[in-house]
Amino acid sequence: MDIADWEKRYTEAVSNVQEQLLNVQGVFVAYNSNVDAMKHIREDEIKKLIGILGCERVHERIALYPREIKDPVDLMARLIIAMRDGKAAEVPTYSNDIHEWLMDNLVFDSARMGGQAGIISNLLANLGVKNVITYVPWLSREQAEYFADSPYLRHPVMENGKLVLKHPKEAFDPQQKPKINWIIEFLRGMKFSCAGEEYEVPRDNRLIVSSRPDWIHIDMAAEMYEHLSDIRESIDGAILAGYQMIKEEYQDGSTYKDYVQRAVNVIQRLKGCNPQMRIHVEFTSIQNKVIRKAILTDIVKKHVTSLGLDTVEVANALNVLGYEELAYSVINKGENSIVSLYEGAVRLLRELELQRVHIHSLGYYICVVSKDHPLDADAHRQALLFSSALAATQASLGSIKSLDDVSAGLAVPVYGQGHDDLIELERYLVRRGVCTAEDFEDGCISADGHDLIIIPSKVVKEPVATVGIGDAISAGAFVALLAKMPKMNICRMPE
Ligand code: 8BR
Ligand code: GLC
Repeated sequence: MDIADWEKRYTEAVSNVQEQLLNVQGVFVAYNSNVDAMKHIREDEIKKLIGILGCERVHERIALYPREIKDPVDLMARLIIAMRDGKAAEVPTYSNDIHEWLMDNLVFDSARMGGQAGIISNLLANLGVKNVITYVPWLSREQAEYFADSPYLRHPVMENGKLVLKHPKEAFDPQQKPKINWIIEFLRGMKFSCAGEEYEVPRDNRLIVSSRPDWIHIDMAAEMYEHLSDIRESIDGAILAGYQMIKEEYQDGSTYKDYVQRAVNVIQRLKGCNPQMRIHVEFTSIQNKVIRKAILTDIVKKHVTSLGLDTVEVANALNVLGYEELAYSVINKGENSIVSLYEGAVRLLRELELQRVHIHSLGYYICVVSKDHPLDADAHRQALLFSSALAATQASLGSIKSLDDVSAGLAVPVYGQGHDDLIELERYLVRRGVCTAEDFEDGCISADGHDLIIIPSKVVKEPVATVGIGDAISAGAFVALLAKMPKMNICRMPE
């Protein structure tokens, strides 16, 4: 299909999904909301920070690839790595010192809603999805201010032994402190040098410095957990994120295994007797490989139906699942990387017993769907097209305030390079007899054991910011599918 035909498909898909969104009864979204301190860094600021810390120290630390930020040199090393590769990364820090150092030496431009669950909750409420039940284990007064003023958005609270839903601004814990992450955004083409090496940033992206104070627990009070079944009938699905905050060990002697078990219990409680309940997990950059593996094999596998990830996250997931070569090939930027991405998606679908794996990359999205998914490939393609229009809206406007804003994204042209990048995958699949060139061009392929849906995406030339676009893509596609799902509540048996 040429780009003009894709543009037509985009218009049809967006208009269909816009009409159908009201079919969604409700969505539960947990766990991570935080405040994002946004900083668009400039070349002169990079030079200044390297100057303060010393080139040689930073250079040596780059080689050590710190997986935790313990001091400003770790921070600069990870920032330079992210800028060198043009890749997004999220690195934890466990003390407040880095925040203070950044406040003294950099200062942020603006603060906004952060955290996958926070971003997704606001997005869904702003799109007009009824009944968005957001849950943050650490809901502070300051955090509550960042939630959209929407009657559709509510947070569970326990009152006199009953679960009631209130807007986050009426549900916060006044004793709770806010969690503040730093988002350092950088632009393609930025140049700097360090210890004799010259760097030029290949792609707009960002480094996230994720604060992890001791009071961060991916958890739910026992009383609320007991009453979770009260909301089950008012939701069609759940979007869960933030598991990256689980730690291997806690001061009270508990371990990640306890938190993984609790996370699984919440999913089971949400599903209850309704196996049709859709559960999407939005993956992210997880530095700790033990936690990364546990999330995939113990939370996602068997319990979750849908997984969303970017290309680096696909490589990271494959890596801990024992597919090191495939992981390497996904990120090595060679011509075959799109083929490896597809093969990786199939491995994830099978190994983690999922119904859907949605990979978003700059220029195209790849989605593999199991044959037992209740919706056909055309519905999945529409969901992807809608999500790409949302991404382009988010990239152009910085945030999405209403469903009508999507017209801004729809006006962004399909990315020619992304369309061209798909040719390698087409050749591979045609050569192997998986599909014909015509099937591929259409974006819906029936392969052995799964369906494959591919679209070229819309890419904004000068995005306002890149953080949160992945969340908009995954949540947008997931909710579009919920809107298309046949409604049946297995829990209500006929009289
Ligand atoms: P993560 O937040 O999960 O890394 O996802 C970011 C996604 O944002 C990428 O996969 C890409 O599809 C999308 N994106 C980026 Br980065 N820049 C964009 C742009 N300028 N226009 C549209 N989408 C973009
Ligand atoms: C992660 C980060 C958060 C950011 C979000 C964007 O959840 O912790 O700071 O807003 O990703 O996707």
